[in-house]
Order: sequence, then structure tokens, then C-alpha cells
Amino acid sequence: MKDLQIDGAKTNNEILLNWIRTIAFLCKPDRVYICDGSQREYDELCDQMVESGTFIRLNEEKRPNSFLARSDPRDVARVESRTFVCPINKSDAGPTNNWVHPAEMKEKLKILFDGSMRGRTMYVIPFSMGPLGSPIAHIGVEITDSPYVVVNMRIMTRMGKPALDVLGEQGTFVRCLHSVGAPLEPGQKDVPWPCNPENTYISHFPEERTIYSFGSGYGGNALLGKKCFALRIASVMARDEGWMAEHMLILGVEDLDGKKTYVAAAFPSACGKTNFAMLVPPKGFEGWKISTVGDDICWLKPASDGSLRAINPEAGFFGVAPGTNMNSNPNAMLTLNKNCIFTNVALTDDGDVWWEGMSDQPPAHLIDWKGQDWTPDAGRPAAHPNARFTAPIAQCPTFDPEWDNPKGVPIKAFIFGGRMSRDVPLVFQAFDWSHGVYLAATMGSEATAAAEEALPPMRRDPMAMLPFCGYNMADYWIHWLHMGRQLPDPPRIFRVNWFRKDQEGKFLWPGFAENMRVLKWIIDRVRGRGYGVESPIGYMPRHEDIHWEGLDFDPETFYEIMSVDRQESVKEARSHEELFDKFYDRLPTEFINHRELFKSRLWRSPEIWELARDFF
Ligand code: TSX
Ligand code: MN
Repeated sequence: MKDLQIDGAKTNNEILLNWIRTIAFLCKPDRVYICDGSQREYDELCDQMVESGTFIRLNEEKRPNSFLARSDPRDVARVESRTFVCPINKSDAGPTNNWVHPAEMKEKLKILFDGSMRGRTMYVIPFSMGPLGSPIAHIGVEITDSPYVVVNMRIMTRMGKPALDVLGEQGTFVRCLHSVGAPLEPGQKDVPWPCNPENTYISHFPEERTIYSFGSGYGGNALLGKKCFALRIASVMARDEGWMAEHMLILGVEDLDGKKTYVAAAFPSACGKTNFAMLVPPKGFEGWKISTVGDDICWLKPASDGSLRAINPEAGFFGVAPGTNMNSNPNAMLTLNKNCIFTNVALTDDGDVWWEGMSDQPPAHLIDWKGQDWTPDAGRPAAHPNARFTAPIAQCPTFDPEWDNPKGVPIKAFIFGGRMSRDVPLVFQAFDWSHGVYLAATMGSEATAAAEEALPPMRRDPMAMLPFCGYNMADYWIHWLHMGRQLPDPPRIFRVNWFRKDQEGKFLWPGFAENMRVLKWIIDRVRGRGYGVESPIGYMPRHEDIHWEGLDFDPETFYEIMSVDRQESVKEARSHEELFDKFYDRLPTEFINHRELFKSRLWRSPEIWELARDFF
């Protein structure tokens, strides 16, 4: 075989060079290029995509150095039905993952990838998930035929030559192979968003630390450092190596004494995770500061001093645009002022972007996410509901410079949230680590925008990891329990629910900035100061334990959002059994004990405790 010509950055890593040669031989691209990660390379790729019609350059005055991409309407989100976790044994994927035997999956993929990059450039993207050289970080290499992926990866990760330098001649890396699955015949004209929806596969080979993704150019299907590597593959690496890869934001809270406390929080989708990560303290919290380390993924490793140190493996936000505005999240809006990529939002007549919820009044005319004329009476959204922004984290006004600290930040609390209109109180604390793991494993969220009146069903989403755990979920719970035993002073665990409603269906809690009050109680508890009443579900604040300055919130309403109904709780405990039955063969016995203890606490409590007010 003639030696392959490889342009761009240089590497002497033989393992990497061999992998590049093997993939080039299989995918048969016209060119092979190793990305250096420079601004110049980024600008050239963006210009090239403007030329080819993939990108629209936005108004230089309003949105400098920013671009709009419109995807194929069939390629607009992660596809869980086409996502596979492929260890040799099916039981290692567990009942919550799609499984195919790795040999069978590779047979299938080999045929699809064969010649899939014809007529295209094969880009090699070396990247670091986490601060360069950090003991908590890991290196990945994504091979892709999509320049859109390259420029997004430059925002979302530490990409290019610096990552190659960390990799060195001997270093190992997670292999991430991606193709849009749309080879070009000689002379064939390309489309703005090539993809192959009929043959989409997002497959993970956890035992080989390898990802093969075919057919989609969108988000987590294509930016393989994110969900595929940093959660599915990393969760397996973390289990094997004694650390944690979690679907969590990381934020810092600085109090009036200047003391900073870091917490990590997991929420299922549509709970406003990015909003919480960039919280603006409300009236009554003058002098308090919130800083953002990450909005989506958290890697944690025990340090020699006994602390649990966390990094954000990402370098950018890939956030849902619709609903983001100067009220719901001013810091996100300010992050988006420049150097951003927007996907599937609407285009204004003056070359700026718009999406549902950005302003009360929509512009009189727009080009919608499908490229068609749009007016407010169109009867369809102008931006796709899953439209996204890709933005550098360093542009966020609440950006915490500790983001780049290779040692990470010490995590003192884990917060687990869901969207529940009933039954789950605003906040409560687990009795201990193992009880907290139980509370996190049984958390859930209601399906959003369900028909009114009918009670929306709860979808269990353990640790918000249901679509992202790369192995058997029961083994993952065992790993959580194990981590707690390794730590001399494990983080305290809390559950929150911003979404409780009254009888009329009105939200009882104002949420957003006011969540700071809940956060302060959590910090107080962590620092051994705040009071918590021992209730059947955990420790709970009384009205007087919350800092209310600046908000008129009476005890009456407070105890309504804090109330726990005994009959409903018994039903809840019984339905945990349903969840656990799926994992009968590997379920940690601690969970059975916690369920029975929960039930007995319910029975032993006084009759009147249906109203938490009376209970207190
Ligand atoms: O992000 C949200 N958060 C977390 C903020 C830090 N949202 C938006 C969720 C959709 C992604 C919320 N929505 C929150 C919340 O705390 N709470 C609610 C519910 C709610 C909606 C509107 C109001 C109040 C609560 N409006 C008024 O009270 C006027
Ligand atoms: Mn996420």
C-alpha cells in the first residue's frame, strides 16, 4: 500500500497513525487532515462552509464571528432508538440499553463505513476532555468527514495540537469514528447538511473504549466527545478505575465571607439545568456570587486529601436555544454575543438569530429553521424546539476560572432534581450517602406538555443517566455505593423539585433566581449550620430555616410545597419495586433495605403528617 498522505498537524504516535491509516483505508476519503485547533484553521473551515451553503454568516455587527446552520429536517436530535451499547455480554449493557453483539455490530458498520467518505475530507480531531494534562482528564480522537463537527468540537473541547502534545508518542486515547454516511460520486454536488437517516447507528464498544457513529451530523450523535465519550464510555472507564462520570452541572456559591462551596447537580431534560448553572442571585442575596464550572457533564475523582474533585470535561455549552431569554437566563444570552454557532434557529431580516421565547413579540418576518419565510401567524415554530447554540464557556459572565484547574474543584453536595407537579417537595436531604444513592436512583420526571387535567406519568430517570449510562444501571448503582465507602467525607445528597403545582395547576414556587434560597439551605447543611427536621423521606427545612429576605413567601404556601402525602408515598415506595424488578439479577440489596425502611417510617409517623405543617 502506498503510504498515506496526511496533511495538517504532525504526530509521532504510532497507535494513532495506524488507526488513521486503517480508517482511511476503510472510508476512502479524498484527503486526510489532522486538525491543529488554530483560529486560522477554524476560520478557514467556517469560510468553506459559508461557501458550500452549510453555514450562513450572521450580521458582523450584531453577532460577530457567528454562524447559522440548518440541519436536514430528518436529523434534528439524538436518536435513542439508534443508540447501541455493545459489550460482549448483553447483561453488561443492562435492560435500559439497546444491545447488539460487538462482532455483529462491527460487521454491519464495516459495510456502512466502507467508502463512506468518498469525495470528502477525513478530519482527525485530537481533543482533551478536561484541562490539558489534568489527572482527571482524558484524550480522545474523533475522525469525521464533517467540517461542522470539527468547528463545533473546537468550541466544545480543548482541541488540536495541545491535545496531541498531551497524547505524546505513547499515550492512549478513546477512538471516536464518525461519518455522515453520504459519500459523493465524482462531480456530484454536495447538500448543505449531508446525513443518512435510514442507516443511523450510534454504537459504543465499552470494552474497547471505542465509538462508531454513522449517518447523523447532529449534536450528541456527531460531537462524540460529549454524550458518547464523556458519559457512556467514561462511565465504564470510571467504574473500572474508581472515579465517576456524571450527567451534572457544576457551580460554585460564594457567600458574604468570600467562602466558596462547589456543588454538582443532575436534572433530566427540560428542567432548566443550564439556567441553574448560571443562576443570578435574587434580591436579598446582595454580595453572594454564583460561578459556572459546567452545565452538563461532571467527572469526579477522589483526591489524596480525601476530597472528591470535579472537572467539567467540556469547554463549551451546547444548549437548547428556545426558552432562553434575558429573564430566564441573562448569562446564557450574554454568552451568545459572539463566536457562536447556532443550529436550527430562525434567521432575522437583519442577519441575526431568533427563537421562541427569546422575546415576547416575535419579529414580523423571519426565515424559519427549514429556510422558509415565516410570519407570526404561520402556525408553526420558527426555530426547531431542539435548536441549539454552541458557545465557549469562557464567554459566560459567571465563568469560574477554576474551570481550567487541572486539580478540579472540591464537590460538597450532589443535587438531584426532577419535574414533578405533585408529591415531591421543594427540597430534602438524604439521611446518608447510601440513602442518597437510593433517592437518586428512584428519581423521575413527568413528561412535559402532557394534556392538561390527566396526571402526567412519571418517567424514572436514575441520576438523569438513563440514556447515558454505558453499562448495566444496577452495576452503576453498586459503583455509587462503593464510591461512598471510599470517601472519608462524601458529599451530602439532596433532592429538589422546582415544579410543584397547586390544585389549579399554578406553579407554587417562583423558581429561577429564587432557587438561590434552596441552594443556601443546602450550603448551610453542608457546612453543618442549617437545621433540618427528620421526616420519613429525609431532612427537611422549616420555613424559618430558609433565607426569605427579598421574597414574600408565607409559611402556608411553603408547607404546601413541602408537604408529603402518606398514601401517595406508600404508592411511590411500591412503584420502586417495579423499577427494581428490571434489575433483579444485579440489584444492590441496600436498595431493598431502603425501600422497607422508607415504608416503615411512613407507617410509624403520626396520622397527621399528610400536612407537613402539622408534622413539623
Ligand atoms: O429553568 C427553570 N428553572 C431553573 C432555573 C434556575 N425553569 C424553566 C424550565 C424549562 C426549561 C423553570 N420553570 C423553573 C426553574 O426553577 N421553574 C419553572 C416553573 C415556573 C414557570 C414560570 C413561572 C414560575 C415558575 N412564572 C411566574 O411565576 C411569573
Ligand atoms: Mn445533558
